Amino acid sequence: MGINAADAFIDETQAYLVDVPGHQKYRYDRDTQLQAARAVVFVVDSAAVSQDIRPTAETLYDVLANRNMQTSECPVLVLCNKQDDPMALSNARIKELLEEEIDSLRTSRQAGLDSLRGDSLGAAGAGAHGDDDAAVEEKMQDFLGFDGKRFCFEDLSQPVQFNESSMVLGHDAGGLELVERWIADALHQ
Ligand SMILES: Nc1nc2c(ncn2[C@@H]2O[C@H](COP(=O)(O)OP(=O)(O)OP(=O)(O)O)[C@@H](O)[C@H]2O)c(=O)[nH]1
Ligand SMILES: [Mg+2]
Repeated sequence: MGINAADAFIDETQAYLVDVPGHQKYRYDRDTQLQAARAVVFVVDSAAVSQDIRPTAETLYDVLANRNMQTSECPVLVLCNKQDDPMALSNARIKELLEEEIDSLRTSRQAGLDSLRGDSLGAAGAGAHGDDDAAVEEKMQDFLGFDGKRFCFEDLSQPVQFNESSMVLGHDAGGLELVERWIADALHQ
């Protein structure tokens, strides 16, 4: 496990590809790479995603809430891989599960924010506040979608597309052609 990076030509478009592992210990590296990302392919194990839904949704949440991702409206392709596995869920089902889980994560992150905001207001009354206010402001920008409305990917400012793939079925049958076209299109935007 580690970060791999390489220059590549995709559909005659020059790209610099960076592969970052999904493990939480790479969270800092992932955030650093996202600062300069023009397009993100988020690969999901379709056979394991239902049991790994919480960490998968947390990682995707962090990707979508990343400051550069939001300000540059960086497109995301959620690639539902291992479709050859009999346990694999469809991309439509994975999208539903992730929307449900991000919705519940958003509620718990919001509750944390409310208590932080309460602390900040208390501190303001006591006269010391600047840093707390900035922290609350920053956290508020982490909110995904619309307050009071169930989370769905279509409400985000950046486009999020879901597709299926299988690396063992080979390049064309496995869906890699589509991934390449998606990357090339994203870099031409
Ligand atoms: N059946 C099946 N196995 C796959 C497929 N793609 C990858 N694998 C296998 O899944 C395992 C993990 O693949 P990796 O490419 O290391 O996964 P990764 O996403 O880089 O994992 P991290 O870097 O740990 O986040 C390997 O044993 C692969 O051979 C697929 O489409 N179908
Ligand atoms: Mg890897």
